[in-house]
Amino acid sequence: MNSKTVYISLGSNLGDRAAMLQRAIAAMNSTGIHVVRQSSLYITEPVGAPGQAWFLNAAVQAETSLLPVQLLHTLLKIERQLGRRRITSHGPRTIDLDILFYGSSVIRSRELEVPHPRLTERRFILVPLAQIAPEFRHPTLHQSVTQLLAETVDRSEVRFWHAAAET
Ligand code: PH2
Ligand code: MG
Ligand code: MG
Repeated sequence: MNSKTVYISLGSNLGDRAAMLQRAIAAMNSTGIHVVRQSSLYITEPVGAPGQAWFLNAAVQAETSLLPVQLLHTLLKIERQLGRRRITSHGPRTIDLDILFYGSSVIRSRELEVPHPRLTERRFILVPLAQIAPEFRHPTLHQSVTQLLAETVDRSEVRFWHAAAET
């Protein structure tokens, strides 16, 4: 009822990264964030966090009737349940769940900024997002995700991740 289409970025660079992403998706599905599309998993070079482990990143499309701040609080709660401790603001994390788009809403509050303010500078967000929502248009930049990816200045590495390659 009155549900919105939202896009969420998932990232992990600590612990069993693939399991963390899967557990986060399961937790979203049981808390009113109904995941309808899921990207592949990507192994990504850390951006703005030198010396850290590489991340696994993914993006999902979900339907939710939660309001933006309710959605934010639900995601933060899932992060805590999955063992995230915020010691330093850019430290390694078991799980990071960021709201990328909330329908075509534009929210600029102290607590929450949507669209995600740094998504145009992050291939680890744009590559998974382009896989599931290539035509989605950024509500203020008026460009599709495919166009944003083609024009980003970020050159960091983002590759498909295969579980077998890491055992
Ligand atoms: N998240 C950050 C900072 N840097 N780099 C990669 N590759 N993936 C991330 O999810 C990531 C990052 C802050 O949230
Ligand atoms: Mg983040
Ligand atoms: Mg975050």
